Amino acid sequence: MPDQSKPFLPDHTVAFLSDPYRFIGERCRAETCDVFETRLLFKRTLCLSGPEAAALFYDLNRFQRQDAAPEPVRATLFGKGGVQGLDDAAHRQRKALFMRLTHGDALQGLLAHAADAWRECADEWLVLGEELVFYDAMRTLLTRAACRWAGLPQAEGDWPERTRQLSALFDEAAAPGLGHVRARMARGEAETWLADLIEDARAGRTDLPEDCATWAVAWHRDADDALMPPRIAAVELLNLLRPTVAVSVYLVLLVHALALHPQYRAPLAAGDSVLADAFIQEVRRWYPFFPAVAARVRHDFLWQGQFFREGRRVMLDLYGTNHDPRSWADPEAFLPERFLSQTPTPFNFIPQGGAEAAGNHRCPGEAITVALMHQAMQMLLQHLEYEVTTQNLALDYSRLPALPREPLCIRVNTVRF
Ligand code: MYR
Repeated sequence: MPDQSKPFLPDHTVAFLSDPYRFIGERCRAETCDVFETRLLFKRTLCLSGPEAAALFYDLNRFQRQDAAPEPVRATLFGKGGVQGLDDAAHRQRKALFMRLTHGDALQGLLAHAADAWRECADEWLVLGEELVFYDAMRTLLTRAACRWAGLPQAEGDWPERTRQLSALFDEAAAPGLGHVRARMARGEAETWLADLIEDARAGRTDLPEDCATWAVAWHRDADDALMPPRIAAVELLNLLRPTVAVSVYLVLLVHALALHPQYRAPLAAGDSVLADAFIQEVRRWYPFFPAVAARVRHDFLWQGQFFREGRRVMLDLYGTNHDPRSWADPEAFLPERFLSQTPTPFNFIPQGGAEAAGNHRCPGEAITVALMHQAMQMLLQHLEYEVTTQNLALDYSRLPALPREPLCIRVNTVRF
């Protein structure tokens, strides 16, 4: 098979990190292609964008996930040995655990804890009477909800420390210098905390409730029928806690969208649930959240004239695919109504990955994300009166995760429960 890879390829890590959400999509559009080869973190990488490329990327016969994510991502955001790096039967069995813990009763349980945390926090905000940095407030709120839901008794009363630890895993993973070091340290601390707890649970040294997530992770059996080593179980528990706290990013973006598009507030406050759904999906389509996901080529093949060599890293552009004009009319406009007339496909609307979750690598936490966004919208528009006090709402697209350049602050004037 012809390998037309260029013998010399310059490294584009700096260009990628200076605009991580638009790097792939802009080059694909400029060159009218769905794939190009570059070098990122010193490794040859095939970058893919668009719905056809997404359908290719989720073909499990062509790509695998083992060792696909770059080491700095595994050492901070994902952890090592977790579900993101598994393939085939091992992946399906581990994924089943995540599907159980992110849907049905487990999801309802998390929402109930989040509702309690909203009530507690809203009272505290009112007493405080000060401007709130909304991102900080949401990370604290979701840390409380996630830790209580997981049945983590030690977290109670230790919210600033647990919030810092869980937030560092996603908020500082891509930070330069010391920030990235803090993310690595936070991962080490958090894994030690939870691996000890898993060992205690297995040895009967805790009084964890048997229906909590920590219990389910502790006693989950892999495809080989073995319990996970405690450190891997801790990685998986963090794969439930961390993304739940990371929904705080979407909650900031939700408030941002409500501030920039105030015409939707009245119908949403009146409880128009169809519009609420469309608004939330448009927030997830329009705003940057997770820039790209990685895989590795299983066997040599050609696609759209590009040679995919076995073992090569491939990155699929999530943000650019959600803004692809072949799928979305006027993609840069924020138009919730588009979701009233257009049904997205598993490959053109991929804010948290494409394909489907149970048998493929789409994020299993999408239902949690959407449900927590609905709940936040209801809390903000029906139970609180607040004003956004930040003047400059410009987004910083060079930050990972992207957020407003100036912290988005609100003042809560009234709370009604
Ligand atoms: C999750 O916790 O899985 C979701 C986090 C979403 C936002 C995080 C985006 C940051 C990507 C970090 C890349 C790290 C590069 C070294």
